[in-house]
Amino acid sequence: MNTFNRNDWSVEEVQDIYHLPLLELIYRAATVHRKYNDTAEVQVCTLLSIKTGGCIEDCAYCPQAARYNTGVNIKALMAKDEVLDYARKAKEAGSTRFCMGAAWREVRDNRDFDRVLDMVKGVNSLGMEVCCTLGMLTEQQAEKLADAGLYAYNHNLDTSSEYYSEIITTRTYNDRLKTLDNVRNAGVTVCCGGIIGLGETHDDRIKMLHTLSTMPKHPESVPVNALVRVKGTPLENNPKVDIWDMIRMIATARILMPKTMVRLSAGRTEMSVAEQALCFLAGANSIFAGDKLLTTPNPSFEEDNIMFELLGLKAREAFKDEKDAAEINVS
Ligand code: SAM
Ligand code: DTB
Ligand code: SF4
Repeated sequence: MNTFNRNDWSVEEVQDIYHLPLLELIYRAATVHRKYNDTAEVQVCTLLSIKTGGCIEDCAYCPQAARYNTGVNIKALMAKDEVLDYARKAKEAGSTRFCMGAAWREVRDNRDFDRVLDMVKGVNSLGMEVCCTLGMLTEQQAEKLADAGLYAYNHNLDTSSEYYSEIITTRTYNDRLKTLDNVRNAGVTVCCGGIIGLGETHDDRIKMLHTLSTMPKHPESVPVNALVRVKGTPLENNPKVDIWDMIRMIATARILMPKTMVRLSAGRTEMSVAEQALCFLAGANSIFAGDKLLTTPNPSFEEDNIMFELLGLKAREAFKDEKDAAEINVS
């Protein structure tokens, strides 16, 4: 097994890393990051909600669940051309990955899915890495997405298997794992992470990181989201996520999965540039850019450009792994 894809971590080992004294943890994570990645490079992804709100699931954090009164406007599936306009603008602003999100429990084999397949083809032809997050998928649906040129599929575990039913009752952890298998088997890269601030314990976070880092192959991206507390959701009054907890999660993920893109995801509007700098030092090398996540605010491209300039960071080019692999094969 490659040292960068070690997947026999024990829960105790993950625990020991997670609970290291903070500066020691950051130092070790920064060392791993330096060894395996170009630390100046950050992947810049843009999100677009292509179908918004009205979701039948009961995820306690989510502003798009129909059962909570969050003021999110329900919007049917967007037209392909409108989506491609957004993708072009994101590309012009420096984004290399475009992620389309739908407030669906699962994909159905209908005209909406055919339209999403067309969107995937269109974004792919712009030279961007295309990602989707559409809920549960069957094997056949994952294959259709792969054939359309899908590069990554986002499907988060969100928390530990033990805490899952406190947050979501309308599906199971195993449902999530099954979709992730289908994605992997279709040859699409896996984007899978979680949220902190749901009321989980440190052990729940450790167990989630353990599940992710002991998959047969590490997910290519692991988004670490800080809960965005949305009024009307059951978690609206949860305490704000402690930045040190975010850093601990990112650093542990970096040590466990050295080559994975660890994404500093939701929650950046509540973080200072200095706090985000610590996250990059601790191994984060991907962000969502653009002034909106799916339904909630995010720093603007301009703010992030200023931060990148200040910290000496640059946007990672699209399909870099494939280009590097092709160069190795030629030489
Ligand atoms: N419906 C699909 C699903 O659940 O897989 C795709 C869209 S869903 C909004 C994608 C992810 O966004 C969720 O798995 C969750 O991790 C994240 N998310 C949703 N609401 C959030 C919030 N308020 N704060 C942080 N992350 C959130
Ligand atoms: C992920 O891990 N975080 C993104 C993306 N994957 C789909 C979503 C964050 C959503 C935050 C709440 C909202 O904007 O609706
Ligand atoms: Fe629906 Fe996804 Fe939100 Fe859950 S996280 S309510 S499945 S949109």
